Amino acid sequence: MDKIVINARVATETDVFEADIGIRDGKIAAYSHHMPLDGAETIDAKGGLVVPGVIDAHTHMDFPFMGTTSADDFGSGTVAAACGGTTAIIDFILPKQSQSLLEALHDYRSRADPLVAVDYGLHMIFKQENLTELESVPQLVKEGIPSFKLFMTYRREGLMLDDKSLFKVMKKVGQTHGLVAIHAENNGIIENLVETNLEAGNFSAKYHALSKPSLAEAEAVGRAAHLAHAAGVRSYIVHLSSAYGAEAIEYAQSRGYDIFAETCPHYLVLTDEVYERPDGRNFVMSPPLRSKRDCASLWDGISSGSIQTIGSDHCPFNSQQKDYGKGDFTKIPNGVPGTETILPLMFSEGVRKNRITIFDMVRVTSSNPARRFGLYPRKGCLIIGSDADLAIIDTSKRVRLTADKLHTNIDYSVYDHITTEGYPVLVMSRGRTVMENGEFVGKKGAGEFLPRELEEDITLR
Ligand code: DUC
Ligand code: ZN
Ligand code: ZN
Repeated sequence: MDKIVINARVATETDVFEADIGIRDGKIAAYSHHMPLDGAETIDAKGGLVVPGVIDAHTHMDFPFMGTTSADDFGSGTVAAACGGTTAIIDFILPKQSQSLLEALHDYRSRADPLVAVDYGLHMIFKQENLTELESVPQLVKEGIPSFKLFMTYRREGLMLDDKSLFKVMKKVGQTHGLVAIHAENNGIIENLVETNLEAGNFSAKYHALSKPSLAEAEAVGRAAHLAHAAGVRSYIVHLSSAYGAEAIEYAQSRGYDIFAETCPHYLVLTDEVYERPDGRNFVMSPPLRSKRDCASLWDGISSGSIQTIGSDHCPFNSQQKDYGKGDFTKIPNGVPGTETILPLMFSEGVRKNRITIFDMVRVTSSNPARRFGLYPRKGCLIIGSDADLAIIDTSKRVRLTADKLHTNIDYSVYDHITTEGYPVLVMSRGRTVMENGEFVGKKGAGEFLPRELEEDITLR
């Protein structure tokens, strides 16, 4: 063995057990009690909980959006990821105007490869203007990009596809056994409410939320589900935020549609009351935050299995960027950080507070995203032969999530009122220690691109 993690309690989707973990060539090589050390480097987990690293299938590093660019590049963003126990991300390629999809892929690879601190994959955003490039879909799938993001809103930002175009892309992706990831919000409702609010002189951050009601999400989730089913493609609703949205997912699932849903930690632990705060603009993301009742229904969805994954939608903007929208909520760049705080929040607010079990947590933060996006069992579990991507959680370590503790490249924290009970103290990426006691000790550029291939039939738990 190269390394042995001793005194570990290992949590999987189904089990918690005590063992020493042997690691060779960056992979899990053996489990046993009292493994002979034979000169291997030992890491003492001190009774901490060892979990598979988080797979965050929803990040936006270096993302050009709403007139600016998200504050983390692939370097700072993946350092933040590593420091919170996220050992793989899947980011979204946004092709520039008049750039082909394949050019955009190579552009992203050339920017990300030298900087990434953990392994990464890519999804492709498919916009209306790329509709002439449907023939590139099989080539992208061959190059390891089998998942395509489609927006049902953000018309003015040039991201939205109309229904006919959605259906066209869905059919093409379905023919290649790919997957569509959908941002589901009804654009008509939103544009009308935005106009009405601006006309009435309602410019503050809370009107962002009031212009994007949960029924706009529910309507679009239902429409996306039917369109995808009719097109014969499996679908994945990103950042589900509301009880109404969850009902729409459950309805589609009850009809046997191949549809899965992701929610984000911010929809589980924050509510729309924050929009009344002087720094309310820092919490502007889409969809917006909702009520306590919505949070509860999303936790229930994780427990019942109707919500299968957690992604962060990591898209941070610093205060100065958020200030672009001081006098007009439509100009606030949408997005919050999140990849670093998935594991601490899901453990502390979820497992510790008995909202979900440790098995639920491992399933939705790691195993299910790996399955859905073609990374399992290389990642998403700690079986013999899997990459040694893991986090050791000190289950009683208390950390207040203030900006100085976090590694994302912004000057505030949206969680600075939360103290977690339990925090990762050591994180490994393919057997290399990348975080120890809150410090990044890995190397930018050491992460690898993960070409992905989806199985024809996936059953999530
Ligand atoms: N929502 C956000 O809040 N930011 C990035 C894109 C998105 O859909
Ligand atoms: Zn989105
Ligand atoms: Zn997003």
